[in-house]
Amino acid sequence: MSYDPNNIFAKILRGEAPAVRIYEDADTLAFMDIMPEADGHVLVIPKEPAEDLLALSEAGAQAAIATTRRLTIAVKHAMGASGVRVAQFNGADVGQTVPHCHFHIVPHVPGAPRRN
Ligand code: DGP
Repeated sequence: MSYDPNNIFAKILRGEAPAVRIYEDADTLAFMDIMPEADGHVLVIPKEPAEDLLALSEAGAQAAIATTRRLTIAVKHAMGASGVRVAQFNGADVGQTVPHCHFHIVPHVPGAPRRN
């Protein structure tokens, strides 16, 4: 699969589509998921144009995972979560719907509703 520069996360990266951005550095961007599985559901993406983790460079993976780790700590604290699920899908056959590598950070707050 080749990278599609018109996927929605590429448009968010270029500022062509809106997003609730919560963190950005030279290599990564994080924003709120528009279809959250729970309140506080965050997505982390590398800026490198890679459709999934397999296509991402070693340096891109290190940056994305470092940001995911930092924001997992922040989301857990901010949401008062008892645990946090970090998920990442590679390929439509396993549920990837947006073809730009991304990490889901989904906090679990006891008693809070699931959103979808
Ligand atoms: P996945 O199934 O792993 O490819 O997850 C893609 C996620 O992206 C899904 O939870 C919904 C989210 N999403 C799709 N379109 C948009 C969008 O336009 N804005 C934001 N913030 N999130 C989106």
